[in-house]
Amino acid sequence: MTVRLLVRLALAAVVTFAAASARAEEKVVNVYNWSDYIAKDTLEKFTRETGITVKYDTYGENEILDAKLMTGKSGYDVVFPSASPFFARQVKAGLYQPLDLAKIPNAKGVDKAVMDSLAKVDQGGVHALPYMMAATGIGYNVDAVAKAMPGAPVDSWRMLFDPAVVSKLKSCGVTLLDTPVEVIPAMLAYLGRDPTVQTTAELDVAMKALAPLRPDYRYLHSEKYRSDLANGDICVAQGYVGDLVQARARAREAAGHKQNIAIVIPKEGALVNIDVMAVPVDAPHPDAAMAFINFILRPDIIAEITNQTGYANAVPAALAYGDPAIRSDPAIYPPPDVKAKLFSALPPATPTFDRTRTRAWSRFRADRF
Ligand code: N2P
Repeated sequence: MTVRLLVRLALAAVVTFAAASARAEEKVVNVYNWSDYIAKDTLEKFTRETGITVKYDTYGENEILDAKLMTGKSGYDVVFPSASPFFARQVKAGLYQPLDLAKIPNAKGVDKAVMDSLAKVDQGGVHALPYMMAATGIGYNVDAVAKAMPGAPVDSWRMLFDPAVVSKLKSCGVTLLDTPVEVIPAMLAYLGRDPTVQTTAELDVAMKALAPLRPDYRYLHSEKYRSDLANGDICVAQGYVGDLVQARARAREAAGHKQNIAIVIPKEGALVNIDVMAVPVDAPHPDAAMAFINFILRPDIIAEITNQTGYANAVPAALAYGDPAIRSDPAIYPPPDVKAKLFSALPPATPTFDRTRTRAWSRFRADRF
């Protein structure tokens, strides 16, 4: 063999090796999900079955994920935005890649009605599959509220928005979610207006009603209320129903079961969200992302997530694995009369309206008007 031939063979080997390693993805998936939104052993099970390591970070509100995605190069492979307005706007901006359904056979088990409602915002493709669904309601401490205001209107948004009620309850701690996308429609529903209308005129109406209440709210936050409600540190919280279910369960498990938490979907109607799983265009590990989504949609796996988080899933076959207490919980699976009053997530607004709403919310948060 000549030297030249040897060199050529060696070069060919290097090129082949490089090509193979570019094809074979690193066995890692970077997941960015809401906090307290998965079962305890889901990630471990996934790694055990697939050999793919999960790097897992959490956030508390859609706006945080949105800011990361807009900056680009988030480094995440799977993220969980709410379908509307967040995912809808993000997919329109080209932030997600189409899902490789050949690698997600469990997608076939997703409820068709939910897929149809996602299709409305999914730009004519499949860039997302549903994860969990829930209404936004109110959690309250039964005894603390009865003490602060006997006969309080516990089935109504008045608990959070009627100045006469809030002034009585503020002593035991009233809190709101930290997002205008949830608070403004709830306020409009309380005022008897159409909660889905997104105009600056309706925004003004809601913000004007909210402004004088600002000092009465203990805080605006989308995660803290879970443990504060469970511990008796606050008495009324606007919250995502599954988080309220978790707070109620923690209170029951605590020594002496001192805090009795109740959950209501207010009679004026409430927003319901579908949170989805999506893969950013620049995801470093798209194959692992597809494998992760497929695993999550397996009926026994997603059922376990529902059982532990208190959020409903969109996989009918998962019901067979459902905890009966969860399956019969009217907060999680509302009865038809309540369901009829839920309004599904807001349509995406114009960028100008979005900016106006964000600015109004920042001023409200800082108590500057
Ligand atoms: C998880 C809250 C997720 C539900 N803690 C909000 N869409």
